[in-house]
Amino acid sequence: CTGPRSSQTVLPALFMRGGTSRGAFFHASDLPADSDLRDRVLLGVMGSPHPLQVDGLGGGHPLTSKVGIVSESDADDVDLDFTFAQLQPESTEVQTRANCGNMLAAVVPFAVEIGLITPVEDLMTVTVRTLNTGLVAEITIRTPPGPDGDRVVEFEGDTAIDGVNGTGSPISILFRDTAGSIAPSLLPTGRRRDELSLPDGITIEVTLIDNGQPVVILRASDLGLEGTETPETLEADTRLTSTIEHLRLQAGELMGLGDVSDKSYPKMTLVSAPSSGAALTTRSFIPQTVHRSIGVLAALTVATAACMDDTVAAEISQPGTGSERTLHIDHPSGSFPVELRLDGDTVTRSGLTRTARTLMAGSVFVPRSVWTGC
Ligand code: NQM
Repeated sequence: CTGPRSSQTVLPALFMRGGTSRGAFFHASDLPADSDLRDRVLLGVMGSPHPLQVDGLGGGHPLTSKVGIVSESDADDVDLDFTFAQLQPESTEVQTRANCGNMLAAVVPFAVEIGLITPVEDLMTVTVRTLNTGLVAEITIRTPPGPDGDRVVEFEGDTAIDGVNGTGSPISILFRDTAGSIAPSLLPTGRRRDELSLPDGITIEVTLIDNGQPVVILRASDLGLEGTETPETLEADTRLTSTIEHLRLQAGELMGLGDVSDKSYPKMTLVSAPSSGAALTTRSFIPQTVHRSIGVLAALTVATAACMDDTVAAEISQPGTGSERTLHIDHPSGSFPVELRLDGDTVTRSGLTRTARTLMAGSVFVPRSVWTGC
């Protein structure tokens, strides 16, 4: 064990907000290479399992119980590798299978902050690969000269994203090929609509789709909902949450994801008619709690479905027209603009804007008891 406190291991970390998520960021070399030990360390860092994560950095919600692990990449045409780890307040699961587009927004700022990459111009574009699924993103941040002349990450700016207070400097994320991130393909069943059974045996139509995030798209009305309920109202309805879980387990098998009972995917997204000017209204179960807005890649996946004829999303959405369009995906705290380039109804490129911010830099202390060998 290293560091000044004899009973704890000390790890260098930044605490960051990425989009509407928050978590600890590490350079990969500062964490154990062994994944079991790494996961135990991450549980210790975040204070899981505990509903408030009171003995760690987690914020008592899946959106504030995340970890980013970054390193230089040895892949051709990729600058940085990023592993996203989803922890839960009340379980010992550490999942590294699904992507998180929100935490992805903080990767390049993190890499500049710790000196992993050095900006040379006012705008810096970096290619990042997620080791979760192999997804590649081109991320552009602002890096003006700082007070001593060296370029620094610009965090301040006029860009507001719904679900985060205040404004920040825009971080643009461009994706090219997102189809089938964990599921075998964009439409893993080969169909645009499938049927799932409710607990009483009645079937409902859904769209099973993965354009960066595996998502089950359901009509809110099929579950007796308006689709504009608050997350708190939806979470308090235990009959609804058990129905959603019942449907999710069926969808997991159909999507080729196997038994998803202890997985954070597929996300269950209820859709309903949009507000004026928007494409669609959503409420996303991620999967047991309800997202206070919507995940980045979940929004992209829902927007993709809205543009595809015959999906459950298409019939109630206002997806607009043209080969380049912006769809506003409504969610509980506002709306999420997703830019799509289409060839027919195939998405060939997508773009999103996020903000991020370094909240704290320093050392995180992990009890020695979680660290085998110390
Ligand atoms: O879908 C949470 C979030 C996410 C995931 C979730 C995300 C994405 O942080 O890209 O960002 O849906 O579990 O918003």
